[in-house]
Amino acid sequence: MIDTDDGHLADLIAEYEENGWCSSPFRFTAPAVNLLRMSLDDVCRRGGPEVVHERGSTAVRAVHGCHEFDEVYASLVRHPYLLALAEALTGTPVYVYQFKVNLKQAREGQAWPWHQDFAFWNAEDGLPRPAAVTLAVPLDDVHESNGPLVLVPGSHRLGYLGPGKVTPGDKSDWRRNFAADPEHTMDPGRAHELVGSLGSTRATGPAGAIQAFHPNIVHSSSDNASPDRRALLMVSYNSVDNAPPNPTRPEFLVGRKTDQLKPRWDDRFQLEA
Ligand SMILES: O=C(O)CCC(=O)C(=O)O
Repeated sequence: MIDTDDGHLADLIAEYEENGWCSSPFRFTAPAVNLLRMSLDDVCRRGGPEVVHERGSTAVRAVHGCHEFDEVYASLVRHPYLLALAEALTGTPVYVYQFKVNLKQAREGQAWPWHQDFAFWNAEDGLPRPAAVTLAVPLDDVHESNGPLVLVPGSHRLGYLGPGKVTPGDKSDWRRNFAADPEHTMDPGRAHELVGSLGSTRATGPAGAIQAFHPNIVHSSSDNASPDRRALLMVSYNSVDNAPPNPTRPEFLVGRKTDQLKPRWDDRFQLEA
């Protein structure tokens, strides 16, 4: 078990507040990552509306809401360390608002344009505030060439950056928002200006790493032209007092169980430094 009273969470909170993202000094062990990968294979084989394909291809782009039907993922979202980290970064009790794995298949995985997650969540679901955090666990090693997330550190402090004004209820077909040309994206020129002034960071790292992203951080990722898949598991935890009042997107995109999630230890999910 990881000691969460050793001060490292305070360091992560400071880094997250400054940059809008942080990377934990701990990661899941290789057997834990293998288990998560096996579940990903099962979910992709199972199919269903939760599975989204790349445009014009049979390659799976993303799977959603799997923590509701896959016992491995159900256990992962309750991991005591993930919950402690999400609660430390939001400062409140949390529940699972959204769960997904973006697969970025080798040579086929398509880009994600510049955006802020809160722009989607506010428009599509009426999420009141950016009082949430996304914890990401790469299921493959992420390197410069397989489409890592590119982040603009500090951009989360600028609030919503447009274009236009996002209005809660400004909904679109949810499928569109999981293809490579979603609604609610940022003007690329504005994003490049921000990169010029604030810089950018690539979230590379080994499979099993644990990274946290603020809902307002500006980010994108490129096509994956490399021979290596880049599957990224993401759990978006939301504060229990920030649940959208009347969500209409399917439950596999917007969690309806908004009570505080209770931690549950599972021996299969060991961490290492
Ligand atoms: O998987 C990626 O590369 C980008 C994911 C992303 O930005 C998102 O799902 O909001």
